[in-house]
Amino acid sequence: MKIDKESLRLYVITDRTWIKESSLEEQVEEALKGGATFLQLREKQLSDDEFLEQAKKIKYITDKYKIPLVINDNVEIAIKSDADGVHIGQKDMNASKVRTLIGDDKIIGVSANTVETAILAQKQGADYIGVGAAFKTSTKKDASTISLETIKNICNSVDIPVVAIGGINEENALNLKNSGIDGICCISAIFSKENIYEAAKNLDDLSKQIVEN
Ligand code: TZP
Ligand code: MG
Repeated sequence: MKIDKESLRLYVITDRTWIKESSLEEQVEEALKGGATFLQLREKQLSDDEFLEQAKKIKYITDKYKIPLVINDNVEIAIKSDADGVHIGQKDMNASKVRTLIGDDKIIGVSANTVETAILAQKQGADYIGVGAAFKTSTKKDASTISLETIKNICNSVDIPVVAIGGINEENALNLKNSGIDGICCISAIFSKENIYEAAKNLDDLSKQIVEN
């Protein structure tokens, strides 16, 4: 099986907003040491050449820790960097088209915030769904919050694993217990922190409590 749902338990997405003296690679390594189980490289500003270079560097680290790496939005970079897959949103290319380009062995993740779009993504060949925003977030300006009820309904409507995203932090994560999700997905709760290793470790513990039953 190309995706094992346990690998989605603590899903971390990169963000260079908080890079100071350390590099993105160093920050990612801290998150993986702390317990991140899955990584998405998300770049909104880099040129294609820079994105590919960055993807190759991050792939080297995720391989070292045996953690799956997916690339946000960009199928070509995912293929060229030999990442494990790609994550797409509702405004990107649809999953069936991505599947024809990327092949059967790679992971496709799709963002969905309704039951209908989640079911459609599954039909089109998605391997997992990202649902949110679970809580208020300032990381993605156009993300609107969905209810816990909708998150539960999405989990009940698809057979593929579901991760929740958006505003998840150490204070609110446990509210997602018993919602049916297979993992939590975090950006600022990890990368905005002075001690990334510690932040990942705390969220690793919480994620175990959330997905345990
Ligand atoms: N998609 C929905 S919310 C979000 C994305 C990429 C941002 C999540 O960031 P944070 O900092 O964990 O709220
Ligand atoms: Mg996108």
